[in-house]
Amino acid sequence: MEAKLLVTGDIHIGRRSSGAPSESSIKLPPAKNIWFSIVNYAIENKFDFLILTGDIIDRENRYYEAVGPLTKGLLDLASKNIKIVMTSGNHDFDVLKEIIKDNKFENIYLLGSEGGWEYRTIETGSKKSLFFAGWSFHNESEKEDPLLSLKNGDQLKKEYKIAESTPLVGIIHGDIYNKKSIYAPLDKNIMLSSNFDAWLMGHIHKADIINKSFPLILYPGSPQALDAGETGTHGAYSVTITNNLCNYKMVPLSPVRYEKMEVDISNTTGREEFRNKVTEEIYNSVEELYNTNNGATEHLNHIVFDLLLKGEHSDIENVENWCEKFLADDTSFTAPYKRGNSDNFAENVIVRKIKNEASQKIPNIEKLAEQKSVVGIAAKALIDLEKGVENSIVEKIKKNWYAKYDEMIRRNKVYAYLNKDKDNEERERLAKEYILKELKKTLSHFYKQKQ
Ligand SMILES: [Mn+2]
Repeated sequence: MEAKLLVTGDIHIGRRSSGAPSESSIKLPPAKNIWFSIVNYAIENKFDFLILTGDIIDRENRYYEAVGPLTKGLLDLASKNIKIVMTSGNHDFDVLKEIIKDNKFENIYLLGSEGGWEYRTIETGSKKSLFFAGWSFHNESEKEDPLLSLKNGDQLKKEYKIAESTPLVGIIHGDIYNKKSIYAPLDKNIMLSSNFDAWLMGHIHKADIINKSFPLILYPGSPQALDAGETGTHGAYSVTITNNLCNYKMVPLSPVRYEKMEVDISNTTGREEFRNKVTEEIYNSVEELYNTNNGATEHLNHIVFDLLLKGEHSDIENVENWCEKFLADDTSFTAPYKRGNSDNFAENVIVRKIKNEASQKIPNIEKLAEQKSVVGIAAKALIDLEKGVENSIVEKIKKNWYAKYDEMIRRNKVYAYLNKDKDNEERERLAKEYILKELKKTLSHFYKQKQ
């Protein structure tokens, strides 16, 4: 027997991918679109099961926009005899239960809807049989690890008289990374020793393979990237299970991709050159994405960039103005290249944010440092700070900066709490960063006046 499972979670139907500026002509697609892509993909590729790992519906918009599309998709799948097995997450702990309650189809299973673990064998029309364990949220948070009350696979096999050839699959929404999470903290070791074949999970929006086999432990991630933190390829997972093997593969269905990219602006001068450089780097990156990701970009039509400027520039103050203007004028555009073998040239590219980490270029700084003037002293301080040589001016500024920093932490208890793990090394690093920036600013003012 080989069972085909399409696995997804954290769709957050009701939400829309964020990052398009409100004045932009481009709107990023709503999550209900990806839900219909998943439904179609499951039907076209004849999956036996669709596994939904929770947070299918977003809590904020759970009644207005989400229930209709979800119900329609579920009924379409059920009518094609695809078994839908799901558990609820912290976003849809109440609403999934309500939807299921009213539907009259036999192919939809919400596991754990009565509280605690639910164990059951589910068999497809073609007699493919899997044994499932599922646990669902019943509140917005859950501080205890639900795995503590899970029955081990060996025990379940005896208790439920499961055939030796029937695979055991666990479905749960929770947090395997953080033991103190209030969203069902999950102990990986319990999963590893559970004697299950696979654990399919929800809650984390970035796909992750926690364990490759015996058991497979998988976060499919959000099938559609929803915000700028969710970079890289997103989609659902295709998992095939036989009685001694689990295979998995991402199906990249997301129409949206977020990218973080560094742009070195060292060799640009005026605004036009700056803009050309930024645009060129974006085009190159988009083109590379389409050429190197075999098939991974078939469904992609929106790319959202966060840019990080690097290098040295002779007029850093203006660079910051240009960034603002770039975001105001050119924030969304179409990349002029051909996608694979198709005739589709039109891809929507959005620049969401530009962060400037490029620094002021100071020409002839060594010579300047020989002067006895204020500028000379600043230049010398800058050279020493960069080389790590002790410098009395730097030490004075540092001392002042430390005093202010410590005072800020004393006054702001929240800040102090957040920073309690930050040690002196971090304080030193922040001070150095601040002084470097200020010295460079001072010197760049001097250059501007001279011109
Ligand atoms: Mn969640």
